[in-house]
Amino acid sequence: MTIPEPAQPSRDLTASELDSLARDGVVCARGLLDLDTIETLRDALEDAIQKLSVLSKGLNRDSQGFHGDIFVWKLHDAFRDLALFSALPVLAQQVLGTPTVNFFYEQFFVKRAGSPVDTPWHQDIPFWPVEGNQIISFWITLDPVTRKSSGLEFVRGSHRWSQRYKAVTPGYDPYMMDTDLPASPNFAEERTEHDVVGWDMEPGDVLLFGPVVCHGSAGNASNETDRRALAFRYTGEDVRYAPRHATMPLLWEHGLEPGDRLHGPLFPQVWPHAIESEIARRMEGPEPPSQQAVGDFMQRLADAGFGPGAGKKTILSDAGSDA
Ligand SMILES: O=C(O)CCC(=O)C(=O)O
Repeated sequence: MTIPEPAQPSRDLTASELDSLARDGVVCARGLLDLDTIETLRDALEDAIQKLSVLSKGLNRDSQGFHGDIFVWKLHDAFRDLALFSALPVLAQQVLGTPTVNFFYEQFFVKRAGSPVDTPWHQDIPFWPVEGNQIISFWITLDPVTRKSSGLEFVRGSHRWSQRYKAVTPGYDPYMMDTDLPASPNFAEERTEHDVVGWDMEPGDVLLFGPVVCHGSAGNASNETDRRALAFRYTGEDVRYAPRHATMPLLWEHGLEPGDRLHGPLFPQVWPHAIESEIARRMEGPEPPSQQAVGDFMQRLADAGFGPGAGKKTILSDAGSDA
């Protein structure tokens, strides 16, 4: 099997962008991705929305114009190729500076024009069954975005806080919400006390941010423009598998023990190059999760109040979810 080398970016991240990211926890890199990549993502995303995975259950609020899904790369080849072989691995290495970089996962957040669905303020690390700091997210918009059309906002400098907040998704899915943690303040309502930043963005501009910085977004108040965004996330060598109560489900075999560095078929190395043994199965074709894993996940959803026959828990009815 010939494994493609990661593509070279149309430009490198600048020293000033990397300094801003280290100082503020987030940076908006203008014109980082070429428009061919954006066009490929548009087609791939609309296709993925037509074929949502089992993992989208609980993440979607279709009737309110919100669609989300995760680990789409396991099923859709365009997502796979972007995750593993595009310029993103090279850019991730420029941020992380580690000898190797692994792909963590990707996620999309689509708010159609007029969707009232907000993304509650949160940090990402409490969602994830991992620990470590060397995690970088690339938030890519496929549409022009302003604060009005659900531009993502951040509390500048909050990546230095030791406080951790309960992870809350736009679907308010309780199956990955660690209720031992306190709820995040709504920082959009505390602009005078906190340094809340956001950017008007064009397709090709990319937000880079780390795992702890607080962020959230309002609904899409534009009546004309969809807000289609994707986050691709990569890890460096300090990131370890750390399964915990109520975190993002992993439906594919990964073979990791607690404390292991992320690697293998679910979190493959992508820089300096992919490794055949890790991606061979995926290169043969789409790789759905096993029936057993799907069954266990559906049970987890039902236990949390989702799905056929399950009584919806208060937090869902309060949030108006149609999951
Ligand atoms: O796009 C959004 O509204 C949320 C994005 C987000 O929370 C993330 O990528 O971590």
